[in-house]
Amino acid sequence: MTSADTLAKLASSLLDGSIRVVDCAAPLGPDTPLLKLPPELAVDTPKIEIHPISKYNDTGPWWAWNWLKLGEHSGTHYDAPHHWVTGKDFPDGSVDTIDPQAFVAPANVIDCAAEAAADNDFLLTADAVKAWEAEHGEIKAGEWVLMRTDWDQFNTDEDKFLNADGEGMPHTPGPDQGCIEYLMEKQALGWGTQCIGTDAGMAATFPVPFPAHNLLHKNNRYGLASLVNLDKLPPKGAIFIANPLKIVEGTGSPVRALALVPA
Ligand code: 23J
Ligand code: MN
Repeated sequence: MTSADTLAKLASSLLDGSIRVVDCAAPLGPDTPLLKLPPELAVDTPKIEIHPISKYNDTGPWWAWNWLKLGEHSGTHYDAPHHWVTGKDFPDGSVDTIDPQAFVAPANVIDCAAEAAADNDFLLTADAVKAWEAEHGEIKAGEWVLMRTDWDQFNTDEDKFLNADGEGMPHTPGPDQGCIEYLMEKQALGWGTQCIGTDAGMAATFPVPFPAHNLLHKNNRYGLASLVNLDKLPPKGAIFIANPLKIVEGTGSPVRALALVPA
């Protein structure tokens, strides 16, 4: 089969519904949960604002349009290498310079929903990833690795989504350092989660703080956060489309992440 044949098959499969498009993005608006960092660490990203310019009225009789106030790292979003100091020098490390070939790639979906429900601080390890590979097949270079936790069920409630304790420490699942080290050895394209960020809630306290951010971006690789509907994806076989806005020197961007899956 030539690549033209492959695309023709994809075209007919999209039209006849045998390949479905799963929406992996959460609604983006004033109620979108946003990261809260410890006050001594930094300034937070601002709440999202949507301001009408006109709505078929005296400021625009025939048209409606809005302007937005929006942090790059808001809602379902993409982390570029320039987001972290370890990735700051890559010439192709901002959203406007990344090769678009990387915006469409196969996805491995590792189901950690039961573990995350039993322990909100659950950490995925390299050994657990290897066990997953033994069952489902190897993770290949250039593929996304997505951690399914079903945390998207909390995406409409910021308190539940962040799950902070009395001291403000968030308790959400994520990868440990060894997990990301292993994925970088495998030359994975990047790492995505259903929580507010690519790192676990307690990752500020890890020996290497924020290992997902630190190591992904040190390796010129990418992150995805606040993904939804990963429970609708197979462990292997989905094609993931995650293309950030072409923000000049942008460190990240909201994305309408989509997955192509067999019906
Ligand atoms: C800034 C500092 C720490 C973190 C983050 C941003 C994110 O999670 C993000 O949106 O990339 S953990
Ligand atoms: Mn981010």
